[in-house]
Amino acid sequence: MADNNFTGIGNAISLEERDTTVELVCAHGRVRVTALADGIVRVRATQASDFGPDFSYAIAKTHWPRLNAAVQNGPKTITLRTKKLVVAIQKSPLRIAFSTPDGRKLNGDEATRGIGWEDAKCRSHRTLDPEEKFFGCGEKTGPLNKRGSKTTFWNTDDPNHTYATEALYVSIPFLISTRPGAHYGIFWDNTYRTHFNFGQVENEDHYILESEAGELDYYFFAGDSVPEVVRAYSELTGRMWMPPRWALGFQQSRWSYGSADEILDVATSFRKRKIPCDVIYCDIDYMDGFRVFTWNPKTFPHPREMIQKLRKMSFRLVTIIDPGVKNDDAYVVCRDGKGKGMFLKNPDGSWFTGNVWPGECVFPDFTNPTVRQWWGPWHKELLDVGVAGIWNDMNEPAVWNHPGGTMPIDIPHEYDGQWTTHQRAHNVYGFNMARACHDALRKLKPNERPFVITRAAYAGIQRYSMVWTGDNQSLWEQLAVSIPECLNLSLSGVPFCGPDVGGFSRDCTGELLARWTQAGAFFPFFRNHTAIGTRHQEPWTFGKEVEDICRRYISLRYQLLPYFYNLFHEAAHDGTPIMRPLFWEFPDDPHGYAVEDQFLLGRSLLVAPVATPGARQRAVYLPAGSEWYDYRTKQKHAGGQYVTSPAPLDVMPLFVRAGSIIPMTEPIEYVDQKRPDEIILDVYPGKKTTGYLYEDDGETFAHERGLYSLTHLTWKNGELNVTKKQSGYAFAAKKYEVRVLGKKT
Ligand code: MIG
Repeated sequence: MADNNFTGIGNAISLEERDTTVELVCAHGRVRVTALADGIVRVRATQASDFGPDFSYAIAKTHWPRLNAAVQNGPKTITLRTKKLVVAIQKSPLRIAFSTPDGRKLNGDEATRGIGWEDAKCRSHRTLDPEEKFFGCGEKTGPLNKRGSKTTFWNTDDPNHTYATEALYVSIPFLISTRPGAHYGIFWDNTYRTHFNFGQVENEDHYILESEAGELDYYFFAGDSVPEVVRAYSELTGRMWMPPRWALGFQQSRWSYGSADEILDVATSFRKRKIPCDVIYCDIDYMDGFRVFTWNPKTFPHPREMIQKLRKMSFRLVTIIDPGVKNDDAYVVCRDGKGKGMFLKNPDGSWFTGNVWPGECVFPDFTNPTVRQWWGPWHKELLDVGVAGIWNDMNEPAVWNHPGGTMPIDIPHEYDGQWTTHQRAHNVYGFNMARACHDALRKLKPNERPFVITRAAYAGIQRYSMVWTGDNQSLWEQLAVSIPECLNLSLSGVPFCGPDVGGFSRDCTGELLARWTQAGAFFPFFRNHTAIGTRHQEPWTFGKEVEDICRRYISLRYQLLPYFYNLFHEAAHDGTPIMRPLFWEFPDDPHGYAVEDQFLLGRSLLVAPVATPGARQRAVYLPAGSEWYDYRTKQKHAGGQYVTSPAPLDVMPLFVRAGSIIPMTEPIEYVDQKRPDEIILDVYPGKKTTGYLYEDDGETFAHERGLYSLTHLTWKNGELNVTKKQSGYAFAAKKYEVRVLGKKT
C-alpha cells in the first residue's frame, strides 16, 4: 500500500445542501455525505464527474424515515449534526471528521492524506487512536482484535488456511472500533478486492481502507456501545430469518457418504447409539458424475425412499449444490442454460469454461436476476423427493485451472443491469448463488423456513443463508482459531455460523474430536464434517470413552435448545450475535477484549473450550461485573479473575452468569421429538435474576404474523414471576419446572 501516487480529493470548490445531504465538488472529485439515521452517515466519493447508479447487493434498507439533521455552513467547515453524530467537513483540504454531540472524537480522515485515489484505487487514510481496538471483518482467522494486522477481502478457497491467512471464502468489509467512551463502525461497501490495514507496522499512526477500483462508498455507524453499532449495521444490511428449529440440532456429514445404504447406516447408528442428531448431508458423490441436480443411479437409485426412511428415523437430508455445471450438451441443465444464455461468457462471446469436480464446466451468472430465477426451479426435484436444505459450496467461485483459483477478472457479468466484469462481481458471486437458492426454496415451499448453507459470501448474506467456515484442518490450532473466527463473523451480521467440528482435512484423533465436540455444542451451527480420504470421525469412531463424551455434550446441546432458540430469535430480531465476545456483555472489563479462547453463548453461558492436547485443566477468565457458577459443581466464583478449572477429558469448563434463568428441556434425540410443553428453568440466583422464553412452531412463518409467545421470567424472593409479553403460540409451555441451582461458596 505505497502511496507515492496518491491524489487526495483536494479542496472543496462548490457545495450543495439538500435536506440531510451535503454534496461537494472538490479539486479531484465529488463527495456526498448523507445522514440516514441519527447514528448512520453515508459517505460517497468519486473521481468521475458524477456518481454511478446507487446500487449495492449488501444493503437491505434503502428507505429511512425522515430525519432531523442540521447543516451549518461555516467559513472553514460545514457541520452536519444529528442526535448522535456531528460530522465536520473541513473544506480545504477536504477532511471529514466524526464526533459525538458532546464533543468526543470518534474518527476521521487523517490530516495529511484523507481520502482519494491512486489510479483506479480508492483509499481512505483514517485517524488511529492509541487505545483503539478493531473487530468484525467477517470470516477471518487470526486474532480477535485486528489492531496491528492487515486483511484482504477477496473470496478465496484456501484449503490450507491458517491463523495467518488474510483472504478467506467470505468478504465482509465491516469494521468495529471501540475504546473507552468511543465506539463506531465502518461498512466499506466495495466488492472489488479490498484491503484493510489496521495500523500494521508501516502505518502505525493511521489506518487504511483501500479497494482496487470502484467508488469510495462507506457507512459510518456511531453508537453508545459495540452492540448498538452492530445492530445498526444489521439494520442496514438486514437480519437473518428464523431458521427451521431442526437446523439447531447436531448434524453429521462426510465427503462423501457413498451410497444410500451408507447414509441410512450412519443414521441408524446414531439412533442405535442414542446420540442425538437431526441432519445428515449428501456431499458431491450423490450426484451422477457431479452433475448438479442429479442423483447417481447406481449408488442413490431411490432417493425418495431413502429420504422416507430417514424421515421415519426423524432425520433430515441436506444435499450439496456447486455452481459449476458440467459442460455436456447431453445434460439438460447445461443444454437448457446455454440455450437461454444463462452462463458466463468470455469477453469474445464464447462460453467461459473452467474445471471443477465434473471436469469442464460452465458457470451461471448469478449476478443476473434472470439467471437466478432460472436456477431456482432446478431445486424442485430435490425438494420433491424430500431434501430439506441446500448446501452451496465452491461459490467463491473456485475454478481450478485458472490463475488465482477463480475465474479471470475480465469475465463480463450482468450485475443486475449494470454490466461489469468479474473484478467487481467476484465477491458477490457466492452471495447471489445463495440468494438464488434461498429465493427458490421460499417459492417452492412457501410455508417452510428455508435452510441454506453457503461457503462464499458478501456483507448481507444473513438475509439468505448461514455460513460455515469451510475447509479447516483436524489440528488443535484450528479448533482454537474457530473461536475468534466465528466471533468476528457473528459481529459482522452473520450470527448463524460454525466450523467443521473435528476438522475437515487431515485425520482427527479421539481426543481432538472429544474436545471439538464439547466446544462445537455451543456454536450456533453444530456439524461434524470431514474430507474424503481422512479417517472417519463420526462420534463413535474413536471408541467408547470418546463416544460417551460426544453423546453427553451433544445431548447437553439438545437440553439447551430452548435457550439456543431464544438466542436465534434475538439474532433474527435485531442482529445480536448468538456467540459473543466477553466485551459484548462486559464492556467495562478491559481484560475481556483480548480473550479469544473463550466466548459467551448469549448473556448467560461462558464457554471455555480446551484446545490443547493433554490438558486436563485450564485457566478460565471470569469477566468482572458478575459472579459466576461453575456449571458442573455449581460452585460460585467472583468475576474479574482467572480460575483454574478442572478439565478431565470428559469435561469442558462452562460457567453460568449469576442472575440467569436458563430455559432447558429434558434430554431428547432429535429436535421435534417432543414438543416442550414442560420447560425446565435452571435458576442461578444473582442480584437480579431474569430470563425469558421465546416459542413458535419452529418451521413456518406464522411467527411473523404474531403467532409466537414471549415470556419474561424473574426470580425474586424464592418465587418465579412469569409475564406474558406475547401469547400467540398455541403450544407454548404450560408448565415450568424450576430448579434453583448454585451453592454458596
Ligand atoms: O474441492 O464437496 O468446503 O466441505 O466436502 C472440495 C467436497 C469441495 C469443499 C467443501 C467441503 C466439501 C468438499 N468441497
